[in-house]
Amino acid sequence: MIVANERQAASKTRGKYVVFERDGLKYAKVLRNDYDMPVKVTKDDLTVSEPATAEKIIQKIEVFGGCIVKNYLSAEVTDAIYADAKPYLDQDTSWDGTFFPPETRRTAGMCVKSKICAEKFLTHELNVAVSNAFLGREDAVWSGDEIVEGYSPPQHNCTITFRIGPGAKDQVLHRDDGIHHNIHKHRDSYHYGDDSALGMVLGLTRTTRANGATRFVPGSHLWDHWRKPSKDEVVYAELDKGDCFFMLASCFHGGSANTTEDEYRTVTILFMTLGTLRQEENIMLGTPIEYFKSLPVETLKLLGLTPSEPFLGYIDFKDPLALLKPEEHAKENKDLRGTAYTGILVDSFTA
Ligand SMILES: O=C(O)CCC(=O)C(=O)O
Ligand SMILES: [Fe+2]
Repeated sequence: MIVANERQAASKTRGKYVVFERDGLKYAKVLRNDYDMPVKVTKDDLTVSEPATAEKIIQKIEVFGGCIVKNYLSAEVTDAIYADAKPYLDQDTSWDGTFFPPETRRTAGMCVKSKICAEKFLTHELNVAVSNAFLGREDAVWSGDEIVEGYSPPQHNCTITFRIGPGAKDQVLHRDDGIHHNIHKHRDSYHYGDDSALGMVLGLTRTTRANGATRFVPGSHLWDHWRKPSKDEVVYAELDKGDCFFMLASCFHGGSANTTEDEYRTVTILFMTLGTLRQEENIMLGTPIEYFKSLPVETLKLLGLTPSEPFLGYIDFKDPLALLKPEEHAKENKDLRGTAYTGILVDSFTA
């Protein structure tokens, strides 16, 4: 029976908190959940040795949920990305709400506002490799007499530049995969398939504890949904210009207070998500198609302009690349459905 006013949507959190109002304020009660003590992790623990490889980064992320990569992009590239963001940051005003302090400026849509951001940051080989590891999905399903195997590649979710000005207070600690209703159960070790997004924080300036470096709760990717982080569990992911901090969207994190007199902390944060999910920002609407035609095939695929097999993301039942890059597409010409095998029922694989 459906109770009046109760939403009919499925929920994994219903019944786990109790809401009430007092003096015009809304409260939610949840059970305290402090089943294990924080392990002290340092910035050095999070940093991979140079030269960074996808394997080294993946291994750190499995353990800590995050990983710092030194010298990820050159000063020339980071300066160019900053130059593309600056006019938008300068025009931005204080956020209407409490999620960002009034001193923070933002600009979204960086992969269409800055071609170099799309070509060098989004298309970085380590983004491709690490995102595929955590967010690529490959599954097979019966379709008639065939077993059809489909690969769903990771895709762009959003790319935003954040500049935190002097006087800003801490941003609250939060998990970015709340947007995907990703409800976590406690894990003793990393479980592939749990995550819906992966972030990369690129330092466009030096970021320090004093000027607002992203603070991060190591290991929180393994936490139960209701465990609340405390202040002493955070590590400041301090970066030099051009360094990059990889972080699963299941980790608690936030921008930090800027206690300096005159330093501006600027980062560009790129998020990738599952190829089967809606993208956080809609960069297609309002961007001339010529812009997309001017990008390399690999960048277009990372933007999500390629099918997730089977059948997601077509245009007139064709791969979007057939429209944007007809010649290069003709060389690949893959079926939207995936790879089909004739299915054979057996009683044992060894027979
Ligand atoms: O500015 C930062 O370091 C983090 C920003 C952030 O986490 C967010 O806006 O979701
Ligand atoms: Fe965030």
